[in-house]
Amino acid sequence: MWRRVAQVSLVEGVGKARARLTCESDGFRLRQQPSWNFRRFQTSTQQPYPSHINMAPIKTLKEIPTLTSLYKLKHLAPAASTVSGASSAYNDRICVIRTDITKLEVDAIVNAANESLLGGGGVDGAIHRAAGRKLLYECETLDGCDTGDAKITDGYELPCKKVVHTVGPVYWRTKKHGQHTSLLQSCYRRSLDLAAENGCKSIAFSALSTGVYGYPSKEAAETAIGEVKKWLDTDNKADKLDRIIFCNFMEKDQDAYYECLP
Ligand code: AR6
Repeated sequence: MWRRVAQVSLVEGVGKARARLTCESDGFRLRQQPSWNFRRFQTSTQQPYPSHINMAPIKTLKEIPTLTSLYKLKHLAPAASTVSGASSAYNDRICVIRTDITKLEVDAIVNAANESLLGGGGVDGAIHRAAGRKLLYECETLDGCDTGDAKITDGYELPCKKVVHTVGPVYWRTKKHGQHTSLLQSCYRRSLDLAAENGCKSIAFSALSTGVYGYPSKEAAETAIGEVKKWLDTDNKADKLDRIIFCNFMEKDQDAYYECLP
């Protein structure tokens, strides 16, 4: 389906700063407290990120290149050999991009949330900050979310219409019971189902569980790609979504996608 791609970095240079900030917030989270409590942030003068990180321009769907267009532009290079079962059937629907997911003007973005759905660090914190207080109010009505499941809200001040909140597995905890893969697969499947049921035609995934939840990037990318392909192959579901975007922030996650796309 998808071929190895050459690296196209859209936020070169900011990844390390974000990584450091993510780790700091994650340390806080591991002590069972949301690191960037939304309300706390609202009343604080402290800026969560250096200002240049928030300066990525909003990207419309037209500006997010599909694998097909990246091949045409020679930004992508076909792999030397294709993996068994690979096909180009979905190259018009699949995108891999490295940018701030809160700047994507798509129908739905997928948040890597925690079971409380009340905000946290990493991409969760970024989404809540960009969406504004009303997102938290709606999340408070949802009664949390189980790991592997997903819930949907409006996007409020975000450029996207909807936010799908899914709770990925904590890698080291779920791996002990052999549940990590099936739970991560479930996050992708439930998010795709919810987006399609709510009339979304485009969806952008953050790299679920690869931050504070500790999932190794390559294993996560393999699971994500495999589950999305399986979903598209099932019962004509491919017609329900025009674009599925893997939105990475860290170079390591982007590299993993490039390595795993056959
Ligand atoms: N845009 C796109 N991706 C981002 C952004 C952004 N603005 N910020 C971070 N990432 P994490 P998890 C990437 O830790 O591992 C939260 O506190 C980041 O580089 O956000 O599923 C929740 O409340 C990484 O690749 O989510 C939970 O408690 C990816 O997003 C917990 O973290 C996911 O990293 C969930 O942990």
